[in-house]
Amino acid sequence: MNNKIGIQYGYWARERNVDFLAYVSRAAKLGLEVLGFGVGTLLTYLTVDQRNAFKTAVLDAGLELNLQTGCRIDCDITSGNEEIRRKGIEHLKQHIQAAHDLGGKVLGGMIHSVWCGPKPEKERRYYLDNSVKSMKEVVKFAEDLGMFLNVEVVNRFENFLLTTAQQGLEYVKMVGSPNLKVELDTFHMNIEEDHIGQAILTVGENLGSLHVCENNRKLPGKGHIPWNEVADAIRQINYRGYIAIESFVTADCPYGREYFIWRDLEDNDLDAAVKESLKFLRATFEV
Ligand SMILES: [Mn+2]
Repeated sequence: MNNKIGIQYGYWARERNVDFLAYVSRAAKLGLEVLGFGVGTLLTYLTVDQRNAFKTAVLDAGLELNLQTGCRIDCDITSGNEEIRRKGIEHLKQHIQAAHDLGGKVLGGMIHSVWCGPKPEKERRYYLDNSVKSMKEVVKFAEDLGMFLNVEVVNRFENFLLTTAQQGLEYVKMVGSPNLKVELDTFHMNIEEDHIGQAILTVGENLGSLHVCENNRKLPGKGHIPWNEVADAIRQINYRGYIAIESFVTADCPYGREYFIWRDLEDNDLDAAVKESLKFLRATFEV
């Protein structure tokens, strides 16, 4: 296997705005190869000069960036309101450009609709068609920059449009671009799929990104996700993308509230716990 293992900075962060450079050296020191951030966060809290310094620090540390973004209610590519839909397309193009400028190669997350948005008023198909029509335009912009997009499939409590691997695959096929793939996440698959390994096999060569964490958002190795089944499946499909830890473990802070963390999920030193989880992942995935 030949996958790079990373982590989303929210594992450590108590709020969105942090000393971003400190996380770069911290991740590299622990032996991680990829670091995840929201593009919007970096655009909001860093100046252009600071973003350039951040990009240099990431390169110098030998890390790669795994960037995420999403639509918002006021810029939503599933909307039947043409003004809002157009704003969504421009928002995504801006974030693709920013991800590219930061040195990232991939942009994933809720790029197909709104994370934790309001419940839909119409049938799913209506929003799906709007989203696919918009994504066809968005992905052309990504193709021209050589960027790869990944649509994340999440559980029913966080989104209605893509909740299963099968739906993620259908979406990607409807858009029909080699630069658009599916992002699967063990936390969400644990809720929605009949069989996690089979879900990964269903997506097959269209899997562009894999988020790993336990059923309760703890670090891999501490819960009941069937890791050998996950590893067997990604081996079978010859998956070469990132294995990105997306654990959130700290309650009583703004970041924890955003991700519905209502109790502390890690008793040990956070860095020591990551080291242990990394060891577990390397052994399980043989990377
Ligand atoms: Mn995820």
